[in-house]
Amino acid sequence: LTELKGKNILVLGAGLTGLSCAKYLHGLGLSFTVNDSRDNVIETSKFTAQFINAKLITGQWCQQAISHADLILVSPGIDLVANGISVWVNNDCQVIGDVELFCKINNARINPVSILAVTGSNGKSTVVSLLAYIAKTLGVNAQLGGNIGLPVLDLLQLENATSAELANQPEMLILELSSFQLETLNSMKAIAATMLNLSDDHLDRHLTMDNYQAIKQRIYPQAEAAVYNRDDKATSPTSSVENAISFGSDTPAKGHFGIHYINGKAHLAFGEQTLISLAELPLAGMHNALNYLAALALGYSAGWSLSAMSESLTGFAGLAHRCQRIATADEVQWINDSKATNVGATIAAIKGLASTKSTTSRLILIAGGEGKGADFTPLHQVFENHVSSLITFGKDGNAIALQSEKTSTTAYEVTTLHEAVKLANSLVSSGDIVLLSPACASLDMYKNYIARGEHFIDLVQDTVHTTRESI
Ligand code: UMA
Ligand code: ADP
Repeated sequence: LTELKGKNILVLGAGLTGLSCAKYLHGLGLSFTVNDSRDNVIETSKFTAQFINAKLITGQWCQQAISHADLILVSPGIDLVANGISVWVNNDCQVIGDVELFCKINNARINPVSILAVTGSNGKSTVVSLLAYIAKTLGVNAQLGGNIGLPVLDLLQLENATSAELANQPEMLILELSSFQLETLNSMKAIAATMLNLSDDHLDRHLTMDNYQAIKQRIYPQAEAAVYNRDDKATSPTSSVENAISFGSDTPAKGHFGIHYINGKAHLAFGEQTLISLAELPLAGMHNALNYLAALALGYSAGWSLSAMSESLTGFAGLAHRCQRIATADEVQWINDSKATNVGATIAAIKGLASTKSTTSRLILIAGGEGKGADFTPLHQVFENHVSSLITFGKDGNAIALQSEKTSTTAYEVTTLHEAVKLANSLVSSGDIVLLSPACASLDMYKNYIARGEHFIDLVQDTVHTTRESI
């Protein structure tokens, strides 16, 4: 806190993160500037009424404010280099994100809040939500935060908080961290941290997979336990760590998490200990088995009981827009996986569904959108093995359709999701599955993946005239 006093503080971005930084700084009685390059992102009169010691500059990046700043709190979605503003930052200026500021403040406290941290290309929201669910059933006062949509500074009580507020402070934070947030993170001391997996994503910003991996690895260095995925080498800690615990789809060694097969049936396991059968658990597919194991490993590192955690897993129904069955009509299942915004997620969904469907039923995939510079070639093999018909739409739909060449998959290109749903409905027969799993972000056509998923749900309801049946 003393580090902040008397400094020229600049907050870049007036979205969720920027406003939470503003609230925090305001609560400390500090003055600061907020700069957002877009117009009309926020109502000026509201801002000035709420933050009396702050200045708001919108509509363009302000060279003067940037070059005079001693501390820049940059929002995760803002790429200083791509915006051409990194050259304005002076050499003595510290550029950090909200999570780094949070960790610095937390570390300096007498009773810092404990942290469980999760990153990875896919499965972050599922694993943190599962952990929060487990914590609740175990009676642990834990709070979710980070990339899932709750900026971390909103979770930190101020030094001048009342004793009632301080008593309400959660004993544990379960943080979802994106590569954008990890890019500026150095000070996090988590009880346990995991990188769930690594597959092509955000390369329009991080440029190479090596760079993307190095950024994701920043989650490990000061963690008491580094929880990594044995099935995905890129997640194995590249720095020295105090204690490494792995999870994977094979039989686990002592002290690690994995799968036991008993009479051909898969069970979650810890070393020699069998925990629970996958058949009893609501989230299907090997990728979700790995999500369960990662959550168990993190909870175990926090000292939670393995048997109590395993029992609680059956009650977690999963999150919307992730392989969510939204309708069944004439024995055709319609699945909304709008959150599959990269190739890895779509492959996991296709493989997961292929393992549960009967051999005679066909899979019809709807994909496309903003590809974020991704390499779509890994889709070729899953198209060949599991997808009967492919319907593409959106900006990079054509690049996805190219992956069906020289496969037995029949490809159709359309312009809208509406046309895609109508076409899928004309292709299906009893027992088939229609899966929206775009392998792309939605931003070329929608506000976000939620808007895309909700549109799909509406279109499916209109098209198949059935009631929604969520799982
Ligand atoms: N802005 C500019 N110029 C730019 C880009 C953005 O001025 O070139 C401004 C926008 O006008 C806007 C503000 O910056 O006012 C938005 O900042 P932001 O994009 O960092 O978004 P926030 O609202 O602060 O939300 C961020 C995360 N967003 C991103 O990383 C893009 C949220 O993750 C996160 O929930 C939130 O902080 C709280 O921690 C969203 C996300 O899409 C869900 N994450 C990506 C993902 O999951 O793939 C990484
Ligand atoms: P994130 O928060 O990392 O984006 P989500 O839990 O929201 O992850 O899931 C995003 C997408 O990835 C969904 O389509 C989901 O079905 C898929 N998915 C979930 N877990 C995994 C995993 N472990 N590996 C690959 N794909 C996954």
